[in-house]
Amino acid sequence: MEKLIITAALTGAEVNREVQPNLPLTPDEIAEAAYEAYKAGASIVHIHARDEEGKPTQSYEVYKEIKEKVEAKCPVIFQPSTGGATWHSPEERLQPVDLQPEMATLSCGTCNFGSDVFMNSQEYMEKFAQKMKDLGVKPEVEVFERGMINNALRLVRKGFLDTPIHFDFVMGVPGAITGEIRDLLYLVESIPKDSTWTVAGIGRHELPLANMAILLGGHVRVGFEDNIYYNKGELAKSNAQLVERIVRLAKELGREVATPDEARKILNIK
Ligand code: KMH
Ligand code: ZN
Repeated sequence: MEKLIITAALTGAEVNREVQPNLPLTPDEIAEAAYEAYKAGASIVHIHARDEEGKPTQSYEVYKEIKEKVEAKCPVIFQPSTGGATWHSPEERLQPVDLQPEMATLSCGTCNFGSDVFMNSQEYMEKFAQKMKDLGVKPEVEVFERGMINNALRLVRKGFLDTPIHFDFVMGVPGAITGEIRDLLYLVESIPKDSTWTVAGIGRHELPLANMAILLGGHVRVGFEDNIYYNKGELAKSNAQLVERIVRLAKELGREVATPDEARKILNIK
């Protein structure tokens, strides 16, 4: 089995300090959280930027500042979000790709997202994928529903997306696929055999799905974007604390943890 790639999703667009007082918001805080997560065992950091008021922003300048600060601290793979918040325009969402990061997310379909709708039309999926291809950015295909795998495969057929695909199954968002283990198995069985995949379980789904991914040969995403708790009713102290637990579980289950360079090889990042 390949070594385990752990992604730390540090901030997200939906969480705030009222529910998680340790949420990193400023570029300095995000860079420090990235460094702590890297030291704990993360090889990728998934980034959402915030403006000076703590509101989600897809500003090129803010992502640039975060990227430079993260890179000054550690060699972790920098993966900005192109999902942003549900109310960001596609043009806003695409801005961080201009930084030519090693990776960026590519959401492959529309779904309900809590009380909002997360819009990803065919036209914009193609635009996002083409831009990533032109700039040599490895997409992480975000899958919130089974049909989104088909959308990604259509992008491959139309020449917008290269194989092997790296998928992120985001499971347990209210309005989209559940975080049940049978749904994870269904998704894993539905992707091309040469793909790689990671799972981001939302809330209470994080830990069981992470364990399944370790056992099945997938990879794991944890962090405040997906889950603010360490245990039921007990807030996590940091993103790094959530990463540390995955490292311990992987060791117990006989799976070694990948360094950023090992993750680059596994994901075919040049
Ligand atoms: N915040 C969600 C609406 C991504 O980062 O690419 C979209 C999201 C996906 O988080
Ligand atoms: Zn995200």
